[in-house]
Amino acid sequence: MDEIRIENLEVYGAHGVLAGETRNGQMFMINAVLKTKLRPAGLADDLSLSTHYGHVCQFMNRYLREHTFLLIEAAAEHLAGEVLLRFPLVHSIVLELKKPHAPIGLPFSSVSVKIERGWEKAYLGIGSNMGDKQNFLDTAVRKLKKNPRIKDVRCSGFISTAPYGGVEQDDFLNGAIELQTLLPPYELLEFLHQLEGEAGRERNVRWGPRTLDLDILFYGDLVSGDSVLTLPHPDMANREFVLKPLDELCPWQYNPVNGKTVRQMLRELEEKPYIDTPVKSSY
Ligand code: A4P
Ligand code: MG
Repeated sequence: MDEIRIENLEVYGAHGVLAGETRNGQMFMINAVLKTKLRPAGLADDLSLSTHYGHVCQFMNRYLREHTFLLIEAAAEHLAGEVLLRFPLVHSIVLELKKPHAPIGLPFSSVSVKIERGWEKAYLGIGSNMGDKQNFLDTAVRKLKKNPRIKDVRCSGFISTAPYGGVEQDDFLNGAIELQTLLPPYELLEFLHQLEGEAGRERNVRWGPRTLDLDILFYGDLVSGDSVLTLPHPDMANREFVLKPLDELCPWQYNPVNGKTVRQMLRELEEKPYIDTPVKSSY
């Protein structure tokens, strides 16, 4: 992706662990790489199609003056997040915050932290088979849209599906959701668990009835074998109730673990003879 680069921007702030640092403040320096698409502005020669680097510099200066952090880690973390929220064309930022006058008591030129943060595309599976199913799904989608660290939410149609997994229970209403998020994978999962909790979800029977189930199907192209968060969702290739709505949103999405697209997995599943129990255990 193209870049706007800001080098050695001098700002003033009162960040530090020592009392003198928060009382008197000191100079900090910022290096920032804003990853964004520059071709539209480049072709049209139009600033409104790009991100005004002057505004970004003024914003970072103001933000670090108006807020106080003990750690440069915290200052950088919050600043990066705020830049991403305020400047919508910036897809990600590499931010280095330097503290050339840190109280180290030895000669040095600078100490710094450098982080990279950005928007990531994720796909979710959503389902309910208790109570007012449609309302549980609609409410969850509304709450996802309300989270400032989630944007561009796109939802498939909801379909009624027979229960999968061998537990006798009511039919499900299922769908899939596409979104962009600033939340790292485990924080996104935590937020989904919060929404499930708010819907009164109780975890009694594995694969049993639930008011709301939210699974992460894909998080960018991340592959994870961790049982707390397995990515891509390990059982998707066996689940029509996942693949059908997903196919509506992203038929060409590639599963790096089995090397198949969503459309391919769906077609192969549709051609398989009907099997009532899961072929592969989940997680
Ligand atoms: N976990 C690991 N990876 C993920 C991931 N990618 N997304 C962990 C979400 N969670 C993930 O899930 C158990 C644990 O899996 C979580 O604590 C998380 O850390 P859970 O939601 O607490 O329990 P569960 O839902 O009963 O088990 P599981 O294995 O997640 O079940 P699924 O896969 O959600 O399937 N039939 C139809 N027709 N439609 C359905 O929606 N859903 C299920 C549940 C069964 N049959 C269904 C449907
Ligand atoms: Mg689940």
